[in-house]
Amino acid sequence: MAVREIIKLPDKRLRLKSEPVKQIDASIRKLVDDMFETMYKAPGIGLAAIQIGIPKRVITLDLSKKEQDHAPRVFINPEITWHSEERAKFEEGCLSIPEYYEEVERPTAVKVRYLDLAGKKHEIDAKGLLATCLQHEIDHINGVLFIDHISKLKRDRVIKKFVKAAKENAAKKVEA
Ligand code: GNR
Ligand code: NI
Repeated sequence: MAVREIIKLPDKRLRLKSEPVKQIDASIRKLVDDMFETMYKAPGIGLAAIQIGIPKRVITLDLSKKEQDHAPRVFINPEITWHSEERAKFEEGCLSIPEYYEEVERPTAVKVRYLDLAGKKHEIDAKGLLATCLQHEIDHINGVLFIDHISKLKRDRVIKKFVKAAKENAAKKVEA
């Protein structure tokens, strides 16, 4: 297992559309292990493979509050097969956009079809935090970020801030 670097805005890889997993082999199991280790260390409640630079349709999730009741879940090739008409606002954050939080409006409930690590098909009904998180992560594997769901004014402001931070960081690396 290894903690991998989480890529941040404005890294262009965050805009890639991730590829479906064709075969769940040792490399996918290793990817999932690394994703859990990276997600728990961050700490975060969800992670998409592209956030560690791997454009595959793999998501890890753990919504448990306490460390002792870990509830790791893996979603491979997830698809939203239904969403509610009802929508609600929920404050979201993203490990690829650190320390920025904003309310996002999304459907309150979704049905998601996916494969588990054994390749078994599932379809689940999700609402509340699980529904929000699954939509946030499925957005990631389609190259979509939560800031795409907020006003253009707020989005442009946060992108500008991260572009500036990235430039300052690059300049520091040249000096060093
Ligand atoms: O850790 C995370 N918390 C969170 C809170 C509200 C809505 C979505 C999330 S997902 C986020 C981790 C992350 O960036 N996953 O892509
Ligand atoms: Ni995210």
